[in-house]
Amino acid sequence: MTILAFTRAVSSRIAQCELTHLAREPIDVERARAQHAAYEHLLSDLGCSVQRVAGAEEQADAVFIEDTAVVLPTIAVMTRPGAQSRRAEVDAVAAALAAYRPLAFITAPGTLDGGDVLRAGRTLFVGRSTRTNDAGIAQLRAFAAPQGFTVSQIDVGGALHLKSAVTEVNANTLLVNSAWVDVRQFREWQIIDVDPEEPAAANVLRIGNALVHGVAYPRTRARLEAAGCRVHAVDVSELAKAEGAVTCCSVLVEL
Ligand code: CIR
Repeated sequence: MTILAFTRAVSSRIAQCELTHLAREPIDVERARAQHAAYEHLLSDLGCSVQRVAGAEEQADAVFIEDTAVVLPTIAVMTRPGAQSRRAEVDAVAAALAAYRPLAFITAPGTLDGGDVLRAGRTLFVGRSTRTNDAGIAQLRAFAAPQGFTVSQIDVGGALHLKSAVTEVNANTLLVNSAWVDVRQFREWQIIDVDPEEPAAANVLRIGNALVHGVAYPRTRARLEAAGCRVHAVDVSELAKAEGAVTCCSVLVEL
């Protein structure tokens, strides 16, 4: 199977990004770009074909491409991001994805960020957050149900997106910050909890049997490795100042 990984460049305006939980601090754009390039190289080394979607310079948060699309095996659902400032990001990503999937669109009054959608088997867990509302979830359900997916709503507190709090490690296992999300909702999955000293460590990007994880979380990485996971650590510290993590920086399309 070929995996396309769509990415977007780091805008020189990234320091003007949306922020919800973090205080604004200076972001070194060149350092952010170098970290992002290393992330793209790692995805490439892991077998992905990396394609940058152009035209993101004016859009401060465009590097966090995950929020613009939910790609399923037979359709791509283009989101309507919860932050007004991010809505213009969708058009260029839609144009790129149209070559690979029929497109569906979340429309007003619905809002949905891709960071709130966790695909685990045939379930889509969808976070109800400051970015994703009931109408957005209902629209996603209407698009996904005919494709054989069950949409399960999860309330998110303390984190920006659902995938800040829980991501997929393998077909049977989730990595969770149980302080931010109620693990009883994931009855069918084994749970690995983040180390309590690393609350932001629940975001891993799964590519086949490999996991991409922030280098800032060695204690949680040790838990993953103890469970037999192959973990590739990347430094995304500058992107983290913009509340981004590893899943946010790509949209994966299986061919
Ligand atoms: C935002 O607040 O929208 C961006 N500064 C960060 C988005 C991170 N995206 C993600 O976790 N999927």
